[in-house]
Amino acid sequence: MNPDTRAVSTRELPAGTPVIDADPFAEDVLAAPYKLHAEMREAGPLVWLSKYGIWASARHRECADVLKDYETFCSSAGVGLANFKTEPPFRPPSLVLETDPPEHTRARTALARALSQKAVTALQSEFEAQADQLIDRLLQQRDIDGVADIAIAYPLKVFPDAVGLNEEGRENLLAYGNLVFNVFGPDNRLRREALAISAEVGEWIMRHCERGALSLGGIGDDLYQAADQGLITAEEAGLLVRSLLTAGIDTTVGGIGNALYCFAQHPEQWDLLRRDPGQAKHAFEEVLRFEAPVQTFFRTSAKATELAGTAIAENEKILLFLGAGNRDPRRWPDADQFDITRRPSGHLAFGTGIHRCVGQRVAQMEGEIILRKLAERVERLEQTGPAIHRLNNTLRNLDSLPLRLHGA
Ligand code: OVV
Repeated sequence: MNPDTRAVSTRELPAGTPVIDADPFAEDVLAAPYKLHAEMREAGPLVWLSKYGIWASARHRECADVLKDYETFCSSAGVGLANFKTEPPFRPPSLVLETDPPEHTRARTALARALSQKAVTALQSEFEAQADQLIDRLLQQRDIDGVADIAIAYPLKVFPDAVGLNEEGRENLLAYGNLVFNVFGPDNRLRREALAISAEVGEWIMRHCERGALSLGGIGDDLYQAADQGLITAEEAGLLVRSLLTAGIDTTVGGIGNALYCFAQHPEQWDLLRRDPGQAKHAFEEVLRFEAPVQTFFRTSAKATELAGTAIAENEKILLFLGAGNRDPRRWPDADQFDITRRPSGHLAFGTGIHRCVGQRVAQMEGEIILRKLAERVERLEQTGPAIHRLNNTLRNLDSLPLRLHGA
């Protein structure tokens, strides 16, 4: 912990501030986070995490309010626990995740163009063909691992193909995403082990962000074309390809894995989806609400402010529990129920405000296609062994989910 953080942690808190001593990044909490989430949510709209000397919110309203107020709660000091004003970032900051307007706006515009509705629609038939092929194979196999064989296999095929990467070494993409999301957390075992491999994996990633590594006509090439047109520089295009490769794999692996987990655990919900596979898009949003792949992000106060009646000083970290906000009973009735017939819109799994996930349409299309095609062809997802979570300081992801597929 750096000296600044310590000074903050021992300062006098406003009277009545709820203090939480538990560590939300402890491994037993990461494995089963929802009990602590409920405690923090019920303690108040804003709580103080004594272990880290930071603010946190586990409620839907305050999480959304902070995300929308990007001028007060900035991203340029980093969206993990580390404050870039006092600790150098472990890699050159993301041009889009870890910036504020006006710098953010230009990078975001280039990415939004590369990931537009039109660009994503052009990918649909290939994404569908790949899902069909995969499911053909898996129905032959019957006994599968839902994580390795679907949640990893599908995104790791279709998304890097769409970006324009060749097939070699794609396991590095999983390792890199996993490590970046661990580094957002505190100095614990998960973060230290991530940093230990960051030089080697980071070098592989940077080589694959170069223009020469990307096929013509892909999303990566599109960013370099934005550079040709003068919207961004070629160096910036490379860093934005890095953003695609960081944020685009582990997150969708998590979304699809969590979807299989939800439906394996709630067979009556699978029966509902089977009756109307056209509900797959909607059902995937309920999965994202209920088991958000990205559980947390931080912001930093750019000036002294007030939130839910509590004074926050300048340059303080605030940890937003998006996955807990998604289960806030103030926002959804029976929020701890997985129910594909509810209205999950407004969930925070993609964030909200100017930093809302720029690739969300691609993620939604991957989730929709795989769920729709499975619902059309698989009568029952039988879980044949324990679901094992892969602990990560930010992500809620499975490592393993043994399944038997019963063909329709
Ligand atoms: C949303 C997100 C997560 C992680 C990394 C990045 C973005 C990035 O821009 O590198």
